[in-house]
Amino acid sequence: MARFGSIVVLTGAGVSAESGLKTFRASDGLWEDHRIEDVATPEGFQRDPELVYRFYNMRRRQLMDPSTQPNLAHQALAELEQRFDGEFCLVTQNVDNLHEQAGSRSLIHMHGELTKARCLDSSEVFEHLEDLDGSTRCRCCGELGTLRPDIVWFGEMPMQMDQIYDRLERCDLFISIGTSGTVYPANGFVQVALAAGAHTVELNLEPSRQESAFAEQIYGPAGDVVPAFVR
Ligand code: BJW
Repeated sequence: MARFGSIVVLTGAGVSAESGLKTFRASDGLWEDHRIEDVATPEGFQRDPELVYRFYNMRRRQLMDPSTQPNLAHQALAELEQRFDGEFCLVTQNVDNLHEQAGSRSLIHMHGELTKARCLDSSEVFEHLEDLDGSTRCRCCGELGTLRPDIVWFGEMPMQMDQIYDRLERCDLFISIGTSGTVYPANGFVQVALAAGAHTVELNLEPSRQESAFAEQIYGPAGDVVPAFVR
């Protein structure tokens, strides 16, 4: 890694699979019992907020369960950040907090965070570790039913995009880990890194949709291939 000056790492659901959190598009995927448009769109939330609250409460409880812990891939990335001398940025599409639990600090949650809630009136964001529903009173306005999960749903703008593109445009190593490459705009990051002249690497269980864009591909479980690649 010493030959690189600026690294951007993109992670997806595959990096947390070995921690027991389901990926989205696997056959046993998270969406199995729910239609995406019911639980992960602003329209779904308007139609049936209680269903969406229940869905995210279930996932928040799973994340808070003591058995859900960072795995070897999360740990290897945190160690890489600590020992790397140059610029380092970890962009995750995941809404869990396993990267920060492992010790990652230069971290962007582009699709939001399960442990936060946002006021629909003021847009203020709060840490929220408990269940959320229509009878939760908002801390900023004191109203009932104004809080939503602080998650980026389909059709909404992902977070901190200016900062992400800024880092991509000057990186010389781009590593994509555990993502199927199906969701825009994260699936286009490899092209931005390539245009910046970066070396591009895919670490995944299987070839993603963007596979051919990467200069180097290594396939296997993240808990094996990530530590082996970054150490
Ligand atoms: C392992 C492993 C192991 C397994 N080790 N690997 C047509 C109609 C409507 C909209 C669109 C459209 N075409 C495009 C759009 C835009 C849309 C989009 O991309 N849709 C596609 C589905 C078609 N995108 C958006 O709407 C985004 N916003 C947007 O575009 O705004 C406009 C804009 C943006 C920027 C600039 C200007 C304008 C918002 C996207 C929001 C995504 N939200 C979700 C759900 C919310 C979060 C949550 O509840 O958790 O985010 S969707 C879901 O997919 C989640 C994920 O973060 C995201 C990516 O999934 P990921 O991480 O890739 O997971 P999987 O399951 O797909 O893949 C896992 C991979 O791991 C697999 O490859 C496995 O093999 C591998 N794996 N085990 C290593 N052990």
